[in-house]
Amino acid sequence: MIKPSVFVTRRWPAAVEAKLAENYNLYLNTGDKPLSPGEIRETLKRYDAVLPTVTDTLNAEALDAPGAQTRILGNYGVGYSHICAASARNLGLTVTNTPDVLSECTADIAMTLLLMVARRAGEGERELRAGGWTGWRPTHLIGTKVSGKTLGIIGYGRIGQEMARRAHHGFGMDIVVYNRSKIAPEVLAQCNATQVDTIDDLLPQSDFVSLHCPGGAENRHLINSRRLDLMRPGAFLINTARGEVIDEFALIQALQYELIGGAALDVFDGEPRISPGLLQCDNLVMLPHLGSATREAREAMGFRVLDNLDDFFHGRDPRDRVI
Ligand code: 8YV
Repeated sequence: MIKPSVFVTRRWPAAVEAKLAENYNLYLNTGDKPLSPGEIRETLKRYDAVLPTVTDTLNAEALDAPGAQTRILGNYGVGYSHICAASARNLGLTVTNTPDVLSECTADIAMTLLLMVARRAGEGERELRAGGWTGWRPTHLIGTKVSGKTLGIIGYGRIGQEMARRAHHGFGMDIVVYNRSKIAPEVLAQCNATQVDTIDDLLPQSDFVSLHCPGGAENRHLINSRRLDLMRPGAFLINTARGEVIDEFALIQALQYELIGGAALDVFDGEPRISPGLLQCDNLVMLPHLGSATREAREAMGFRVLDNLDDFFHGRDPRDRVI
């Protein structure tokens, strides 16, 4: 049997690229630069499978490729809001993602951000590196205690639940969750979590709010100025989900006027472009989308895409089919 042709849009861990090359006719984007919608369209005409990442905009323009040779998009990552679902369906594409394997590492980054912003770690490091540290004093960079506080989690899927485990069992935090569908009582019981009916119920009860919902049009600006106003003064907002979930202009205002205690972001609207106003906010921690950036998670994500491809090309329904 002729091996199917597979185009990988960014460089992947070497071990996964090597395994892909064994099973498929592999084509790599050796320059590792994000492709334009036009270039994506070209790949769809030429390869049986395309393996994109969050840096590829697979919008209606990029997916306007009638008669495309591609039959499957094996997305490298759990979030797939960069893929226009209607256009993918129109082209008859199967789309898969990589859940589970990055949940722990992404929750670790959310917890890292939570601790950093509460304990002013970013401010401290900036001060020290700038040569501005004059020495210990009782009133220096006083932060907020984390242990025993209430964490509100928006989106109680796999990553949200991992975050709850860390916060509840590691830091004795009380967990309040909002989720579109009802969470099974035994799942809530694992972290003694309480599910509330609306985001507006969750915000005023939480000392920390962590976002773990999908991105995309339906959740765009879920956190807007009205909802930032519902947060407790002094509360902290953490985002490891997708940048568009927060109205960044409203967040900049809330941080500048100290309506909330601070925020910590791993994802940005239109990343890697950063809204200039964010850079002016001292009570903000920012990381460059590191949620799944461990050797273990990135290799496991790649092998999970491989499993999905193998299923697809052997006529089985891929386990992580989302479209
Ligand atoms: C990935 C992520 O690295 O999986 C996701 O949804 O946000 C990241 O951790 C990225 O999406 C790669 O495509």
